[in-house]
Amino acid sequence: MFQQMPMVEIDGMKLVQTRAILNYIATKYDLYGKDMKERALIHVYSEGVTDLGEMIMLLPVNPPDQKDIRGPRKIVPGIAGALTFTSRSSVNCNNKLINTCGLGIEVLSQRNQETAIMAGKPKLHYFNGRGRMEAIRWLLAAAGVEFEEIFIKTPEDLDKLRNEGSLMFQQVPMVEIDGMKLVQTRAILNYIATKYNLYGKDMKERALIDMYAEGVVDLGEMIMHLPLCPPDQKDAKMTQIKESVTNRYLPAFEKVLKGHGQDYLVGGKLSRADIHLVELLYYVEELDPSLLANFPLLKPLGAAHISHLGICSLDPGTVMLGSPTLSRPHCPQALKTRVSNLPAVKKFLQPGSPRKPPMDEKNLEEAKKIFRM
Ligand SMILES: N[C@@H](CCC(=O)N[C@@H](CS)C(=O)NCC(=O)O)C(=O)O
Repeated sequence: MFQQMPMVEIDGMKLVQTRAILNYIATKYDLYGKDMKERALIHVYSEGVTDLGEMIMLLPVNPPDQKDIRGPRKIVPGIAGALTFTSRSSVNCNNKLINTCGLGIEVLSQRNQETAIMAGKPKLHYFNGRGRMEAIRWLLAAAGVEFEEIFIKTPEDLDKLRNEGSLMFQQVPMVEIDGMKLVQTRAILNYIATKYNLYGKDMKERALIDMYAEGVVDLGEMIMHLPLCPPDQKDAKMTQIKESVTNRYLPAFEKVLKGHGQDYLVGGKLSRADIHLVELLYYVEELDPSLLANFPLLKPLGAAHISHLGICSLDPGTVMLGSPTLSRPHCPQALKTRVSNLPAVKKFLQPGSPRKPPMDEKNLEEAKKIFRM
């Protein structure tokens, strides 16, 4: 689907995206816990393993000057965190490793009992910026769930969370929900999507949703890391992103919608895949609105195109002056419009909502300070 491997043919599907494949196999062969809370914990642990595993896998391809793991500050925050975790455990503090791992086990046994006490609004711990938390804000908002935000403002705030044992891998995002302190973005998103019925009706739909969500993450991470790119590499990075947007990711999603002709990506029903994709479309549009021009099922054509082509689909924000006729026999609405018009999402898109603006210099500096980069 995204012109990448691995691809696994299984049960009549051609699955891509490693995590989608693994989730499907784990579900099918009963290796994914007995309920959604166990599943969340299994997910937290396996994401921690993946973070470290990817660093090890990428070591042979890292440039020689980045091979020394004791120089983590040059690297993106997530990697730095996992390095801190490994070096602590392997260099001087085996107990720490046991304690850190023990935390997860403790979460598993004790937290269930705390569910009733702590039930209430989910609490989101992160800095006051988009980063990895924004997809979680979007998903909760689209599910119509109110949440509370506790902003990390200083390195000491982060240390406090770490020292009290709230961050299994010493990293945020962390979300307090249903008596658990969940870390690992994907584990958090999966839990919320399962809880609020945004994750398909069976394991096959879920596999597709995972596959699409992972495609969104791949492109989203490229965009998210752009502000961290050294100035002399920014143009090249931007070119690479635009190329991926127009030739790899958006055509794949447009093809899915065109292929089945339904309103949403999977099963004709709103799922987390639609919400993640629409969030991404807003970011792509911020980079360069023209990037969406050739994908009418994702984003409607603007007024100029409409009067030119006589096509009927409209962006909610488009002001039509001297508008052409809008009554065509079949008038497919773009996904961005459809999702943006859902009342809960509409509210989230209004000024004053918890949605965060694009990262600016000030924001970036604040994040660098907090994560001691
Ligand atoms: N795989 C993790 C990565 C989390 C991550 O990289 N978090 C960053 C902030 S966005 C962090 O806490 N960095 C501090 C550190 O790594 O020490 C996830 O998706 O949650």
